[in-house]
Amino acid sequence: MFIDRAKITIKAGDGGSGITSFIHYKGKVGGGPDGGDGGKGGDIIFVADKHLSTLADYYYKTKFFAENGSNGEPKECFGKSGKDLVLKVPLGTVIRDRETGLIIADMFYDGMKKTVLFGGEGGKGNARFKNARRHAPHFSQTGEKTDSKQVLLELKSIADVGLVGFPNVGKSTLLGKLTNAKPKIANYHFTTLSPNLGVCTYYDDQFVIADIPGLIEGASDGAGLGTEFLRHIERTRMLVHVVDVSGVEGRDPYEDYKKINAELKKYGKEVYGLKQIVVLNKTDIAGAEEKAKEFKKKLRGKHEVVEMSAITGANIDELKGKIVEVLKTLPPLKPLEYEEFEYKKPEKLEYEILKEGETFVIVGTLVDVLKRNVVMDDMQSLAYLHKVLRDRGIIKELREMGATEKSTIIIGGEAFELLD
Ligand SMILES: Nc1nc2c(ncn2[C@@H]2O[C@H](COP(=O)(O)OP(=O)(O)OP(=O)(O)O)[C@@H](O)[C@H]2O)c(=O)[nH]1
Ligand SMILES: [Mg+2]
Repeated sequence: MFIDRAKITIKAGDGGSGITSFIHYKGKVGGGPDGGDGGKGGDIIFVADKHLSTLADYYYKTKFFAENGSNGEPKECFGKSGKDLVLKVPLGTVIRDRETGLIIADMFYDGMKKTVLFGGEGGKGNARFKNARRHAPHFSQTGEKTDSKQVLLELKSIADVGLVGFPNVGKSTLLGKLTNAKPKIANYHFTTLSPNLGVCTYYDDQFVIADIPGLIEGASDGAGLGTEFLRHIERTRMLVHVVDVSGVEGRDPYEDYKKINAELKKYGKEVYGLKQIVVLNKTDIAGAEEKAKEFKKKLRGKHEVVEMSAITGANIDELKGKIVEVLKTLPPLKPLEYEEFEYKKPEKLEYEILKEGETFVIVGTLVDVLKRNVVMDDMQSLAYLHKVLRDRGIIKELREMGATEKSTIIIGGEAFELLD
C-alpha cells in the first residue's frame, strides 16, 4: 500500500526514579545510603532509509513510545536506560509538529538521523545526596516525565526529473525504458496510481526520475486523481512532459500540452516554473510524424523537444543526453529550506504566584522541578524546599502579596503554611 502521509503520536521514555535505600548487613544497623539512580528514558529517533518507499508502517500503528528508564536499585545500582525507539522513514519524508505545522526535519539523506524527542533524565538515588552534614538522606529524586507529541509525516519524493502528462501517454513505459524500475504499464487511464522512482544511468551520469499518476483537465479541482501526487515532483529539478503525439485517443497533442501546463500553473508551488523537455511519444504510430511537425510549429521553440517511441526505444539516447545536459545547468537537489522546529525541555525555572483569597498557588517550571526533588513527608527534603523558596525570594514575595501564617500556600498540589 502506498501511503505518503501519516499522523502519529510519539513519546520518549520517562526517566526511572532514583530510590531511597540503606546498606543492610546482617546484624548491623545504621548502614549508609545506597539508593541508586534511575535510568534515562529512551529517545525517539527518525532515520531515513532509501529502501523504503512509503509511510505504510505508520498507517495502522500510530502510537510510538520509547521505553521508560528503570528505577534505581540498592547497592548504588543504576536503573537500566530505556531503549531508544528508531523509526525508519523513506527518503524525502518531512516531519512536522502537528500543532504548529513547523518543520522538524527533512529526511533528505540516506541514513540521516534525527532525534526528535529526548528521553527523561533518571532521578538521583539517595546515595547521591549524602554529604558531610547529611549522612543519611531519606529522599531521592523521581525520574523526569516526558510528554507525548503529535507529528505529521509527509513524503515528498526526492528525484531530479518529474514525468508529467495525460494518462496513457506512455510515462511509465518511458520510466521502464530509462531506468531499472518495473512500473505497471497498460492500455487504460490511471494505470499508475502512486508515484514510482527509477534511477537512470547514462555514461558517467546518474539521475532519479519520478513517474506520477497522469493528470487530466480539472485535476487541480480534484478531477481524476487530482494533483495530490504533484507533491512528489515539487522538489524535482526539471520536468519531462510526455505527450502522445499520435493522437490515437482523439485528442489534439498541443491541446494536451497546454492543459497539463494549465494544471501545473494552478497547482502553484513552483512546479510550473521548472524547466521542461517535451517528449513527443508514440512516433511509431502512423501519422505521428505529421502531428509532431504541427506541434513543434505551435510550440515555437519554447522547450526542447524529443520525438521518440518509448515502446521501441527509438531516440531514447537523445532524451537521456538532453536530460543530462539540462541537469548540468541546474543547481543540485537540496533539502527544503526551513527554520528548524525543536521540542524543547523547559529550561528556565520560572514561577508565578496566583492569589485566591487566603490561598496562594505557586505554579511554573520551578514547581515541576521541585515536585521531582522534594519528598513531601521527609523533613530534610522539606527543609530543602523551604531553602529554595527563601533563596529565590518567594517567601518575601508571598509576604508582600499579603500572605500570613493563616494563609494556605499550594505548591504542586500540596498545601503548606507560611514560615520564614
Ligand atoms: N505504440 C506505442 N504505444 C506506447 C508507447 N508508449 C507507451 N505505449 C502504450 O501506451 C499504453 C499506456 O502506457 P503507460 O506507460 O502505461 O502510460 P502512462 O502514461 O504511464 O499511463 P497512466 O499510468 O495511466 O497515466 C500502453 O499500452 C503502452 O504499451 C509508444 O511509444 N508507442
Ligand atoms: Mg503510468
